[in-house]
Amino acid sequence: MKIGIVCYPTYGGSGVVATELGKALSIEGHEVHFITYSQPRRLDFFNENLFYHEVGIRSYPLFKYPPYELALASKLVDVVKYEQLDILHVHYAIPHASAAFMAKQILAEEGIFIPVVTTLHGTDITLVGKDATYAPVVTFSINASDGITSVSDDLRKDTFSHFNIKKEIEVIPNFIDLARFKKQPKEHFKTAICPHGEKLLVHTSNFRAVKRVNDVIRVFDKVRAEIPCKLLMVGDGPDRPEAEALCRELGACADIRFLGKLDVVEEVLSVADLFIMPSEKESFGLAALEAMACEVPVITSNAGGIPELNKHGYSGFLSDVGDVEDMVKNTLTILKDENLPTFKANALARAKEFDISNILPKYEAYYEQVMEAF
Ligand code: GMT
Repeated sequence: MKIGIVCYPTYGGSGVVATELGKALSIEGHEVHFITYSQPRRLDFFNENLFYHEVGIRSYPLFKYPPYELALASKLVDVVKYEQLDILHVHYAIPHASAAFMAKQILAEEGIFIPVVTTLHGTDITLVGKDATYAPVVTFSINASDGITSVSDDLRKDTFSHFNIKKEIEVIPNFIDLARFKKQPKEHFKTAICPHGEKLLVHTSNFRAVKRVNDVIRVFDKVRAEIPCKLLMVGDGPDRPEAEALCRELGACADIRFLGKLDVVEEVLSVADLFIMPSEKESFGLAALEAMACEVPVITSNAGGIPELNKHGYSGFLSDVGDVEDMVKNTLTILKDENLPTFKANALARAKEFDISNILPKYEAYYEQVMEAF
């Protein structure tokens, strides 16, 4: 197949999923064309089946907001026509699904017909999409897609409850490349961070309100009162200053390090004993899956699609959103020396169920189904 993939190229789960999917499809022999405004971060290897088309944005003094959606639609028309694509797969509804719709209409005028698959990732539905600012266009463009997938059953249900969707939504969960995300021998790093054999907790996110980073700090502060431990905060975003202020207020700065954005998060996860994700909402929780693949058990909230990934008492524990005390109790259970090896093994076993080799055929089969029905 010749597949066009549209995504956000920077940090963020939807771009990661789109890029890793494209890479895997290209290895399977499909021709994959990425169409976006800059080189996707994870598009870091060469393959004769991989192509990248940059969407150039023309600015003009009249434009307070340069119209990216129009530039993307125009680029889609060009790439579909000249590369003779069979299918377009857009990740994150806003504005990719509506840009694809517009491109499809323009191409149809020229007698070129292409099916569009839209993958819903989470905040495009639960936070941004349902806002009245975008809702009519999001509803229309999801319904105008020839195929719709969501990364969890919870997100599928949310989509039906927030929008008047008239088509079926196929659930295809997030996946992990276990060849990349695996426990690596980085013991020197662990010794540097935890010189006295302390347990190491890790959180990674974009530090947005939905991630509840202050809960991470509060849980850690109570855990460190019970056992020697350290915390690494990976990532950056609007709530980082508040989290840093809380560390100072609690007198916990000596035990917590903010590492900022890291490309090699798997190296940090390789030495972690526990991952914490207390999110308010999470359509799937790819960051937790990345941790589990590196043999790290996870403490999570039970929000959104997280229960479809984390199994309570097996790969970690789930608590109600904001229930810091329960998260502390569960963290202490996992970190007990007699429990930790089992939780680590279980985390990996659960992650293996989401190995890309299990999920890639689902996308391929779905593309075939959509193209046949088109
Ligand atoms: O987590 C974020 O805020 C980034 C966001 C994105 O769109 O890049 O992630 C969403 O998509 C990921 C990949 O499908 C999911 O694993 C995340 O759970 C989801 N985030 C939320 O629902 C908050």
